[in-house]
Amino acid sequence: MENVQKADLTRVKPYGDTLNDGMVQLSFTLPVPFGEEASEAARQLAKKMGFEEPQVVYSKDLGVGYTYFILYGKSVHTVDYTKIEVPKVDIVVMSMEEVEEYIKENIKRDVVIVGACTGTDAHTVGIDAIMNMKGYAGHFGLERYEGIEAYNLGSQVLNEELVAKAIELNADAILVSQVVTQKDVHIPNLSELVELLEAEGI
Ligand code: B12
Repeated sequence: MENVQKADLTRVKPYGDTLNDGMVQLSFTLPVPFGEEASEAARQLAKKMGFEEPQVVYSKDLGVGYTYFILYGKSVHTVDYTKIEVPKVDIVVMSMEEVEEYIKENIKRDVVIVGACTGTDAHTVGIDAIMNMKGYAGHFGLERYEGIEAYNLGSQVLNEELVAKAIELNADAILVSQVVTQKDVHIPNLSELVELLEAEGI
Protein backbone atom coordinates (compact mmCIF):
# COMPACT_ATOMS: atom_id res chain seq x y z
CA MET A 1 0.00 0.00 0.00
CA GLU A 2 3.03 2.38 0.40
CA ASN A 3 2.94 3.19 -3.32
CA VAL A 4 -0.58 4.61 -3.26
CA GLN A 5 -0.41 8.20 -4.48
CA LYS A 6 -1.52 10.72 -1.85
CA ALA A 7 -4.46 12.88 -2.87
CA ASP A 8 -4.44 16.64 -2.22
CA LEU A 9 -7.40 16.82 0.16
CA THR A 10 -7.90 20.53 -0.53
CA ARG A 11 -8.64 19.72 -4.18
CA VAL A 12 -10.50 16.42 -4.31
CA LYS A 13 -11.98 15.25 -7.60
CA PRO A 14 -13.33 11.92 -8.87
CA TYR A 15 -10.96 9.03 -9.55
CA GLY A 16 -11.42 6.52 -12.36
CA ASP A 17 -8.13 5.01 -13.45
CA THR A 18 -5.51 7.64 -12.58
CA LEU A 19 -5.56 10.00 -9.59
CA ASN A 20 -7.29 13.29 -10.45
CA ASP A 21 -8.51 12.12 -13.85
CA GLY A 22 -11.95 13.38 -12.75
CA MET A 23 -13.68 10.38 -14.32
CA VAL A 24 -17.40 10.09 -13.57
CA GLN A 25 -20.00 7.54 -14.65
CA LEU A 26 -23.52 8.90 -14.94
CA SER A 27 -26.78 7.52 -16.17
CA PHE A 28 -30.10 9.02 -17.21
CA THR A 29 -33.08 8.52 -19.46
CA LEU A 30 -34.18 10.87 -22.25
CA PRO A 31 -37.67 11.02 -23.76
CA VAL A 32 -36.32 10.47 -27.29
CA PRO A 33 -36.35 7.36 -29.53
CA PHE A 34 -33.31 5.04 -29.38
CA GLY A 35 -30.67 5.74 -32.04
CA GLU A 36 -27.61 7.79 -32.96
CA GLU A 37 -29.41 11.12 -32.54
CA ALA A 38 -30.45 10.03 -29.04
CA SER A 39 -26.84 9.22 -28.10
CA GLU A 40 -25.65 12.55 -29.49
CA ALA A 41 -28.34 14.35 -27.48
CA ALA A 42 -27.13 12.57 -24.32
CA ARG A 43 -23.51 13.47 -25.10
CA GLN A 44 -24.37 17.14 -25.67
CA LEU A 45 -26.37 17.23 -22.45
CA ALA A 46 -23.43 15.81 -20.46
CA LYS A 47 -21.20 18.47 -22.03
CA LYS A 48 -23.66 21.16 -20.93
CA MET A 49 -23.57 19.65 -17.42
CA GLY A 50 -19.89 20.54 -17.42
CA PHE A 51 -18.28 17.16 -18.14
CA GLU A 52 -15.25 17.15 -20.42
CA GLU A 53 -14.93 14.50 -23.15
CA PRO A 54 -18.36 12.94 -22.50
CA GLN A 55 -18.81 9.50 -24.07
CA VAL A 56 -21.95 7.40 -24.31
CA VAL A 57 -20.77 3.89 -23.41
CA TYR A 58 -24.18 2.21 -23.25
CA SER A 59 -27.67 2.98 -24.46
CA LYS A 60 -30.84 0.93 -24.33
CA ASP A 61 -34.16 1.31 -26.09
CA LEU A 62 -36.79 1.57 -23.36
CA GLY A 63 -39.59 1.55 -25.92
CA VAL A 64 -42.37 4.15 -26.34
CA GLY A 65 -39.82 6.73 -27.52
CA TYR A 66 -37.52 6.63 -24.44
CA THR A 67 -33.80 5.77 -24.26
CA TYR A 68 -31.57 4.98 -21.29
CA PHE A 69 -27.86 5.94 -21.30
CA ILE A 70 -24.67 5.33 -19.37
CA LEU A 71 -21.94 7.89 -20.02
CA TYR A 72 -18.40 8.59 -18.90
CA GLY A 73 -17.10 12.13 -18.59
CA LYS A 74 -14.40 14.08 -16.79
CA SER A 75 -15.35 16.41 -13.98
CA VAL A 76 -13.32 19.62 -13.93
CA HIS A 77 -14.49 20.59 -10.45
CA THR A 78 -12.84 19.92 -7.11
CA VAL A 79 -13.91 20.28 -3.47
CA ASP A 80 -11.87 21.19 -0.40
CA TYR A 81 -12.35 18.12 1.80
CA THR A 82 -10.44 19.73 4.69
CA LYS A 83 -13.11 22.45 5.03
CA ILE A 84 -16.06 20.06 5.20
CA GLU A 85 -17.96 19.98 8.48
CA VAL A 86 -21.02 17.79 8.84
CA PRO A 87 -23.05 17.99 12.06
CA LYS A 88 -23.43 14.55 13.60
CA VAL A 89 -26.34 13.28 15.64
CA ASP A 90 -24.84 12.79 19.08
CA ILE A 91 -27.05 10.31 20.89
CA VAL A 92 -26.62 7.26 23.05
CA VAL A 93 -28.11 4.24 21.28
CA MET A 94 -29.66 1.82 23.74
CA SER A 95 -29.81 -1.92 23.15
CA MET A 96 -33.13 -3.77 23.37
CA GLU A 97 -32.24 -4.94 26.87
CA GLU A 98 -31.34 -1.40 27.97
CA VAL A 99 -34.65 -0.06 26.61
CA GLU A 100 -36.55 -2.79 28.43
CA GLU A 101 -34.64 -2.02 31.64
CA TYR A 102 -35.28 1.72 31.21
CA ILE A 103 -39.03 1.19 30.85
CA LYS A 104 -39.09 -1.13 33.88
CA GLU A 105 -37.10 1.22 36.11
CA ASN A 106 -38.42 4.60 34.97
CA ILE A 107 -41.83 4.29 33.29
CA LYS A 108 -43.00 1.31 35.31
CA ARG A 109 -45.82 0.39 32.91
CA ASP A 110 -46.17 -0.80 29.34
CA VAL A 111 -45.48 1.80 26.66
CA VAL A 112 -48.10 1.77 23.89
CA ILE A 113 -46.85 2.44 20.36
CA VAL A 114 -49.04 2.64 17.25
CA GLY A 115 -47.42 2.63 13.83
CA ALA A 116 -48.50 2.74 10.21
CA CYS A 117 -47.46 3.50 6.69
CA THR A 118 -50.01 6.17 5.85
CA GLY A 119 -51.93 7.77 3.00
CA THR A 120 -51.53 6.20 -0.42
CA ASP A 121 -48.13 4.75 0.53
CA ALA A 122 -48.03 0.94 0.16
CA HIS A 123 -44.40 0.44 1.26
CA THR A 124 -44.90 -1.80 4.30
CA VAL A 125 -41.35 -3.13 4.59
CA GLY A 126 -39.99 -0.07 6.47
CA ILE A 127 -42.61 0.00 9.21
CA ASP A 128 -42.47 -3.82 9.44
CA ALA A 129 -38.69 -3.57 9.93
CA ILE A 130 -39.21 -1.26 12.90
CA MET A 131 -42.22 -2.98 14.48
CA ASN A 132 -42.49 -6.64 13.55
CA MET A 133 -41.20 -9.26 15.96
CA LYS A 134 -38.47 -10.52 13.64
CA GLY A 135 -37.09 -7.02 13.01
CA TYR A 136 -34.45 -6.10 10.46
CA ALA A 137 -30.69 -6.27 9.95
CA GLY A 138 -30.05 -8.13 13.20
CA HIS A 139 -32.30 -5.96 15.39
CA PHE A 140 -35.60 -7.17 16.76
CA GLY A 141 -38.71 -5.07 16.11
CA LEU A 142 -40.77 -3.37 18.84
CA GLU A 143 -43.23 -6.28 19.11
CA ARG A 144 -40.38 -8.25 20.65
CA TYR A 145 -39.65 -5.74 23.44
CA GLU A 146 -40.81 -6.48 26.95
CA GLY A 147 -42.70 -3.44 28.25
CA ILE A 148 -43.80 -2.30 24.79
CA GLU A 149 -47.26 -2.91 23.38
CA ALA A 150 -46.77 -2.41 19.64
CA TYR A 151 -49.62 -2.07 17.13
CA ASN A 152 -48.61 -2.14 13.48
CA LEU A 153 -51.61 -1.03 11.41
CA GLY A 154 -49.93 -1.84 8.07
CA SER A 155 -49.90 0.31 4.95
CA GLN A 156 -52.24 2.72 3.16
CA VAL A 157 -53.71 3.66 6.52
CA LEU A 158 -55.75 6.86 6.55
CA ASN A 159 -54.54 9.54 8.95
CA GLU A 160 -58.02 9.58 10.53
CA GLU A 161 -57.75 5.84 11.20
CA LEU A 162 -54.29 6.17 12.74
CA VAL A 163 -55.32 9.03 15.00
CA ALA A 164 -58.52 7.20 16.06
CA LYS A 165 -56.49 4.08 16.94
CA ALA A 166 -53.94 6.13 18.87
CA ILE A 167 -56.75 7.74 20.89
CA GLU A 168 -58.52 4.39 21.43
CA LEU A 169 -55.33 2.79 22.76
CA ASN A 170 -54.16 5.91 24.61
CA ALA A 171 -50.87 5.53 22.74
CA ASP A 172 -47.65 7.01 24.06
CA ALA A 173 -46.15 7.29 20.60
CA ILE A 174 -47.26 7.24 16.97
CA LEU A 175 -44.79 5.99 14.37
CA VAL A 176 -45.29 6.97 10.75
CA SER A 177 -43.53 5.46 7.78
CA GLN A 178 -43.55 7.37 4.49
CA VAL A 179 -41.47 7.20 1.36
CA VAL A 180 -40.05 10.67 0.74
CA THR A 181 -41.36 11.10 -2.77
CA GLN A 182 -39.99 13.23 -5.58
CA LYS A 183 -43.50 14.62 -6.03
CA ASP A 184 -43.69 15.60 -2.34
CA VAL A 185 -46.81 13.47 -1.76
CA HIS A 186 -45.59 12.89 1.80
CA ILE A 187 -45.75 16.59 2.70
CA PRO A 188 -49.54 17.19 2.43
CA ASN A 189 -50.13 13.78 3.99
CA LEU A 190 -47.96 14.51 7.03
CA SER A 191 -49.35 18.07 7.27
CA GLU A 192 -52.83 16.57 7.39
CA LEU A 193 -51.75 14.23 10.19
CA VAL A 194 -50.34 17.13 12.22
CA GLU A 195 -53.55 19.13 11.70
CA LEU A 196 -55.68 16.17 12.83
CA LEU A 197 -53.51 15.66 15.91
CA GLU A 198 -53.63 19.34 16.77
CA ALA A 199 -57.42 19.34 16.35
CA GLU A 200 -57.55 16.47 18.86
CA GLY A 201 -55.27 18.40 21.20
CA ILE A 202 -52.54 15.75 20.95
C1 B12 B 1 -40.31 -2.91 -2.41
C2 B12 B 1 -40.67 -1.60 -3.09
C3 B12 B 1 -41.99 -1.46 -3.53
C4 B12 B 1 -43.06 -2.51 -3.28
C5 B12 B 1 -43.55 -2.37 -1.83
C6 B12 B 1 -44.02 -3.72 -1.26
C7 B12 B 1 -44.26 -3.63 0.20
N1 B12 B 1 -45.11 -4.51 0.64
O1 B12 B 1 -43.71 -2.80 0.94
C8 B12 B 1 -44.13 -2.13 -4.35
C9 B12 B 1 -43.89 -2.95 -5.61
C10 B12 B 1 -45.58 -2.28 -3.92
C11 B12 B 1 -43.76 -0.67 -4.64
C12 B12 B 1 -44.64 0.19 -5.27
C13 B12 B 1 -44.28 1.49 -5.62
N2 B12 B 1 -43.09 2.06 -5.50
CO1 B12 B 1 -41.65 1.27 -4.53
N3 B12 B 1 -40.00 0.56 -3.87
C14 B12 B 1 -39.70 -0.57 -3.30
C15 B12 B 1 -38.19 -0.62 -3.03
C16 B12 B 1 -37.56 -1.51 -4.13
C17 B12 B 1 -37.75 -1.16 -1.68
C18 B12 B 1 -38.39 -0.50 -0.46
C19 B12 B 1 -38.09 -1.33 0.74
O2 B12 B 1 -38.85 -2.23 1.08
N4 B12 B 1 -36.94 -1.08 1.40
C20 B12 B 1 -36.48 -1.84 2.56
C21 B12 B 1 -36.91 -1.16 3.85
C22 B12 B 1 -36.43 -1.99 5.06
O3 B12 B 1 -36.26 0.09 3.86
P1 B12 B 1 -37.02 1.43 4.13
O4 B12 B 1 -38.42 1.38 3.61
O5 B12 B 1 -36.16 2.58 3.74
O6 B12 B 1 -37.14 1.44 5.74
C23 B12 B 1 -36.00 1.65 6.56
C24 B12 B 1 -35.83 3.11 6.95
O7 B12 B 1 -36.31 4.04 5.99
C25 B12 B 1 -36.50 3.23 8.28
N5 B12 B 1 -37.93 3.49 8.38
C26 B12 B 1 -38.93 3.29 7.50
N6 B12 B 1 -40.09 3.62 8.04
C27 B12 B 1 -39.83 4.03 9.30
C28 B12 B 1 -40.69 4.47 10.30
C29 B12 B 1 -40.15 4.84 11.53
C30 B12 B 1 -41.04 5.31 12.59
C31 B12 B 1 -38.74 4.77 11.75
C32 B12 B 1 -38.16 5.14 13.06
C33 B12 B 1 -37.91 4.32 10.74
C34 B12 B 1 -38.46 3.95 9.54
O8 B12 B 1 -36.27 1.97 8.87
C35 B12 B 1 -36.23 0.93 7.88
C36 B12 B 1 -35.11 -0.01 8.28
O9 B12 B 1 -33.87 0.63 8.17
C37 B12 B 1 -37.78 0.88 -3.18
C38 B12 B 1 -36.38 1.13 -3.72
C39 B12 B 1 -35.34 0.93 -2.66
N7 B12 B 1 -34.35 0.12 -2.99
O10 B12 B 1 -35.45 1.47 -1.56
C40 B12 B 1 -38.85 1.39 -4.14
C41 B12 B 1 -39.25 2.85 -4.08
C42 B12 B 1 -39.43 3.30 -2.63
N8 B12 B 1 -40.61 2.85 -4.78
C43 B12 B 1 -40.77 3.84 -5.52
C44 B12 B 1 -41.92 4.07 -6.31
C45 B12 B 1 -41.89 5.26 -7.24
C46 B12 B 1 -43.03 3.22 -6.22
C47 B12 B 1 -44.34 3.37 -7.01
C48 B12 B 1 -44.91 4.79 -7.07
C49 B12 B 1 -44.08 2.78 -8.41
C50 B12 B 1 -45.23 2.96 -9.38
N9 B12 B 1 -45.06 3.89 -10.31
O11 B12 B 1 -46.23 2.29 -9.24
C51 B12 B 1 -45.28 2.42 -6.25
C52 B12 B 1 -46.05 3.15 -5.15
C53 B12 B 1 -47.09 2.28 -4.55
C54 B12 B 1 -47.73 2.98 -3.39
N10 B12 B 1 -49.05 3.18 -3.46
O12 B12 B 1 -47.08 3.32 -2.43
C55 B12 B 1 -39.60 4.81 -5.51
C56 B12 B 1 -39.86 6.09 -4.71
C57 B12 B 1 -39.19 7.26 -5.44
C58 B12 B 1 -39.36 8.55 -4.71
N11 B12 B 1 -38.60 8.76 -3.63
O13 B12 B 1 -40.12 9.38 -5.14
C59 B12 B 1 -38.45 3.89 -4.96
C60 B12 B 1 -37.35 4.64 -4.16
C61 B12 B 1 -37.85 3.20 -6.20
C62 B12 B 1 -37.20 4.21 -7.16
N12 B12 B 1 -35.91 4.44 -7.06
O14 B12 B 1 -37.85 4.75 -8.00
N13 B12 B 1 -42.50 -0.41 -4.24
